Amino acid sequence: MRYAILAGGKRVRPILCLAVCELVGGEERLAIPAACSVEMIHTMSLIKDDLPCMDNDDLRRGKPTTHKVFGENVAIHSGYALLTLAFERLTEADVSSERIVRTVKELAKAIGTKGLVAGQAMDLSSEGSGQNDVGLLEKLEFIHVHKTGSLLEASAVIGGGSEEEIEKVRNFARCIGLLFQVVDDILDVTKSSAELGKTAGKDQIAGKLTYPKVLGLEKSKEFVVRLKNDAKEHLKGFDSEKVKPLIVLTNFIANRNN
Ligand code: GRG
Repeated sequence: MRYAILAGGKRVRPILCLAVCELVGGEERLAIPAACSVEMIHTMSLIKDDLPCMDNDDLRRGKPTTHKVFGENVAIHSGYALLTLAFERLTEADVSSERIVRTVKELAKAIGTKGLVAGQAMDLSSEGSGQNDVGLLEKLEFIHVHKTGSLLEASAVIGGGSEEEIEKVRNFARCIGLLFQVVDDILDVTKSSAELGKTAGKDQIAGKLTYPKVLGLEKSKEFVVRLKNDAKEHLKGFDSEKVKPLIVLTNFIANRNN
């Protein structure tokens, strides 16, 4: 568990959670455990994603994957243990039970059949889809909105806020969730393994659906610009100073190199 979570990583999800908490004046007593929980959940999903029965990856965060170092059984157990620890930590937060239950529900929804699991299942079953198959773009969006967007969205909305603020933040997070994955797909074809800390071009080779494959590289890059602008639109109405960390995060996601 320590090997996987302390291997590095950009910490985008916990940063998003804390930045939203600061923006809306949420409860730090919940935001800190929630930020740690989303990173544990994210790391669990990376461990599982790398397994031989899924993407069969040798490298993650620039290091050998958990199953390569410790074996598949330890990798599977550490994933489940991180997942359960994430919820255990949340229940210990010094806030009202109502807030905790709401946060637990949001995260559970983001992981299961309405989130990560749905995206991953569709992703694996779409391997080998032909470029001319109908509904490819819709399928691709489904995969990314669930596989990547759902946890980013949950990370943002558990930061707190009024119903109206949560709605705006949710729309913002939906845009950066998709943005994140379109950029990921572009990096997969434009960067080397050393630059990415993982196997470059693997999704292409595995016959997975990716934005460059469906839209082409240039149109994918145009989509990045559109999503970045849409994301920032949803932040209008918030305090212009307090919103700056989220703008910086959006630019980072759009311009990142790994
Ligand atoms: C077992 C309940 C259960 C769920 C897991 C395996 C799975 C279901 C889902 C896969 C989810 C997955 C790996 C999505 C990819 C998301 C993504 C873009 C990962 C890379 O995120 P970064 O770039 O990674 O933020 P770092 O290393 O920087 O944290």
